[in-house]
Amino acid sequence: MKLIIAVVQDQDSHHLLSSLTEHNFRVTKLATTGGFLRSGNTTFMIGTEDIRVDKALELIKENCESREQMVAPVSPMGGNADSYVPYPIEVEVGGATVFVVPVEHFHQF
Ligand code: 2BA
Repeated sequence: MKLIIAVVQDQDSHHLLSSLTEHNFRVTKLATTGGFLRSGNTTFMIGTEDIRVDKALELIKENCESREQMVAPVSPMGGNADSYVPYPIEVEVGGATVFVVPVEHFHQF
């Protein structure tokens, strides 16, 4: 068994959730925050049999697109000057950042 952890953009989360559940994947959806942009994103936890991992990855690819996003300058006042960016920059976010990890035990009590 594997646990797929997929960080996706909020805009893609509705379609991805529908698609995964239509294909009988069991999914937990978490509201998360990206460390760099400090804006909301969505993380899916999908526990599935090894044989179904490729299908889940295919659905994630189909439903998540990459987008350009502007990062506004963040004042270093009261914060860490190391992360100060003095001018807006454009970053490409997503489609999805995916980790596939082995599950040692799976229990439902
Ligand atoms: P954020 O950390 O908010 O990052 C958003 C986007 O900003 C990233 O898109 C990347 O294009 C850019 N970025 C991140 N850190 C950067 C840096 N130090 N310098 C310049 N640009 C930087 P993605 O790579 O597609 O990541 C989207 C979201 O996926 C991330 O949101 C984070 O929540 C998650 N993520 C990405 N890589 C991760 C990792 N190795 N571990 C945990 N979460 C990760």
